[in-house]
Amino acid sequence: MTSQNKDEGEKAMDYKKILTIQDISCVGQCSLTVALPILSACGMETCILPSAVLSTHTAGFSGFTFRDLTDDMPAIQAHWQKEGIRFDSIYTGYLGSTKQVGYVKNILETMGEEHCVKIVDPAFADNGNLYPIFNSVYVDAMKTLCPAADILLPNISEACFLAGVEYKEVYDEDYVKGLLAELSKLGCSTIVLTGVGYSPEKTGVVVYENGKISYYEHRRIAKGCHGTGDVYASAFTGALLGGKPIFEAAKIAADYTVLCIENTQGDPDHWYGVKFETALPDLIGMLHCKEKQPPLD
Ligand code: PXL
Repeated sequence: MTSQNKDEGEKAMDYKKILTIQDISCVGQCSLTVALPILSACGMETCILPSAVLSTHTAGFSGFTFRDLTDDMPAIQAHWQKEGIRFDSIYTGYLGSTKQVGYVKNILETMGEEHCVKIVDPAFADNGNLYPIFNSVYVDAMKTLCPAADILLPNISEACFLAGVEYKEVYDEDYVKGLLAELSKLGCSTIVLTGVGYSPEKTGVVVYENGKISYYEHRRIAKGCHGTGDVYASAFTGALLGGKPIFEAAKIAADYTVLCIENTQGDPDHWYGVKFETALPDLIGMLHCKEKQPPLD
């Protein structure tokens, strides 16, 4: 193989086909309108399965429309199966109904290539509260999706609901360890837990891999910015599928999300999401930055 052929082979291996399943909120910078551009910027072919179509997201807008696409899912999946379509990764987010969770579980179990990386962002709660359309029946259904995931990507609120642990605003490392131990009992060996902060001006991400815990702490700029969970999950998925190890992908996604929040600060009209688009070149830069190697003797 010539070195040029080898380079081309490596490039082809890096080009991944991802399926992401989440809603289209027409306005509000979340879900698919965030995942598509971020994954594309990471160099991934991105296929979508919209779970629902909403006029806006549900966090702060009132009177939003909601079209549930649950009943379209089996026919879409059947067509893909007939065409022999398979994915290198499947990443799920905000879903449209409890019934849909069962369909999505089947897609996770049957539509991936053998090496498929399955990432589940529970995407149903924040600040200790469920998002408006969800209830405990949905949470119970989401528990059944956890064993189908290679990586579960909850925030603290979602982790508490799933694990049946009391939500706390202030906590210590033992609380987080206990939370992860309970959550892993649902059948997920790798968990990326976001929004973990042990002091008011800091937050961070905990990566749990088969009982081993690593923590990346960074600045907390503002509390509870809308859409940052989807920005984080999309950047994490793009970095991971681009070949970064899990902890490195978790750090890149955190640094990118901080930049997006910084970009948006000082613009009170932009309360509904973050300006992630203008920070995409920084994300691309982080993805192409090789870890510094020690000099050879
Ligand atoms: O960012 C999570 C999210 C996604 N989709 C919809 C939402 C929310 C958060 O509230 O309402 C429709």
